[in-house]
Amino acid sequence: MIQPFWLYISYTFPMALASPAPLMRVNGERLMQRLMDLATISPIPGGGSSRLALTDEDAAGRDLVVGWMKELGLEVTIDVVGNVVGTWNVGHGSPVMTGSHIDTVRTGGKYDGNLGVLAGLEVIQSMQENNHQPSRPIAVAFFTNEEGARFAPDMFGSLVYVGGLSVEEALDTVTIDGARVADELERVGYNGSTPCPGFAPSSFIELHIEQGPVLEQVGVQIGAVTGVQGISWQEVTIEGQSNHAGTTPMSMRHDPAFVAASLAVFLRQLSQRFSGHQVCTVGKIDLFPNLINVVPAKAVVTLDVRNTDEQLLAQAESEIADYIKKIELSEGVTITTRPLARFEPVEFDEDVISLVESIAMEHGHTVQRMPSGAGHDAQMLARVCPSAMIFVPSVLGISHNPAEHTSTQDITNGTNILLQAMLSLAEKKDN
Ligand code: HGY
Ligand code: MN
Ligand code: MN
Repeated sequence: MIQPFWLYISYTFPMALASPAPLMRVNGERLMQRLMDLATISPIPGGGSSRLALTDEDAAGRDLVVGWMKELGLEVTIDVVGNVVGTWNVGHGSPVMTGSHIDTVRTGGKYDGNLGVLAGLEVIQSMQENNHQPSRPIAVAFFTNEEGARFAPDMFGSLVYVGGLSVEEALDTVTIDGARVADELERVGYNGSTPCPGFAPSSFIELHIEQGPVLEQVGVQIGAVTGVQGISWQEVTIEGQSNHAGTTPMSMRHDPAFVAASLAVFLRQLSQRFSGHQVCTVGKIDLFPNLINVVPAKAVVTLDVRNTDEQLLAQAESEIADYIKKIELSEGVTITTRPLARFEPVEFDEDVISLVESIAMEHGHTVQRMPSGAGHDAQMLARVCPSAMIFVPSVLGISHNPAEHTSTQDITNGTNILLQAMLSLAEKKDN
């Protein structure tokens, strides 16, 4: 029976015009607003924030983000070292997880870590607003003390989360201001009950600012991060003899300040000799009694040494140890060292890296593979599930500095890629 013409048109017309469903997009302005709101917690001159881990400022930031998680209807868990995971319990199977950290260094910017957590919330909100239910639960985490600035090691919470540091050892850790982590967790109300190690996600992907100059210098919009370089942190205590600055002949001095300065020069020269990815930093020097007319009694120095190559990193550590022995003798001081963090280089999952790359290209962005100079929680999650990261450019390569900046457009680009990557990972079946 031939259909009347109008019925034919009414049936086929929409189909003929129906283009594929428009690509789901995030709301970049809303994300920027949340980033600005979080940045107002413990603001510092220059536009950044100072929220050292497990301080009252950190707790205030945590409370704000937990509130946003609850507004989105996420199930919020707090574990025994204060890691917070918000889970949108849809679908089935183990969740796809994203996230990062919201603790900052003392001269923190608006975006380091915060972007990865708030972009995760934006991804969930965009899915909800598009009435899209992924096949897997979606989780957004912020991990305790990623910075490692108030107490070591860095990536502290995610390391415990994946079982790389025992809960007991973590809780007994002492901060640079002499507090015990367990007491600080209780004091700020984030001594949760969820056990560690936590559940292993089906995959983990983290959006982060590059914090370096590479993407901006080469004019590339997205970094498909291949892994994280090796990190070696140690504290060096140099004990000499306090003496009078005016009466003590130079030949009679045992001066820890001189040894500390010599160490900083040695590290700079070592990084120049090794070149390549070798970086060395003396970030903290404490002198005692720290007075103008006293040859110090003691100096405590931190060494941050990193390289993408494990052999070269080990060689750098050995040359530093030899130098310390030599100067201890020549200056007549006593030097003790204490390891604070040691992580070998980490390679991310090839499939997830390629996913980031292909989505970036589908979105018409320039993209390049690159290692991360900074440590990230993703390097710990990589121990338990396929993990990778998305980088967006840092203006002038500046970070750990209140002037840290990334444009709204770059942030929106990166978050749209995070959205599509999580949509894709959520449809992946278990192996
Ligand atoms: O030290 C780092 O690389 C990171 O900022 N925690
Ligand atoms: Mn970070
Ligand atoms: Mn950082």
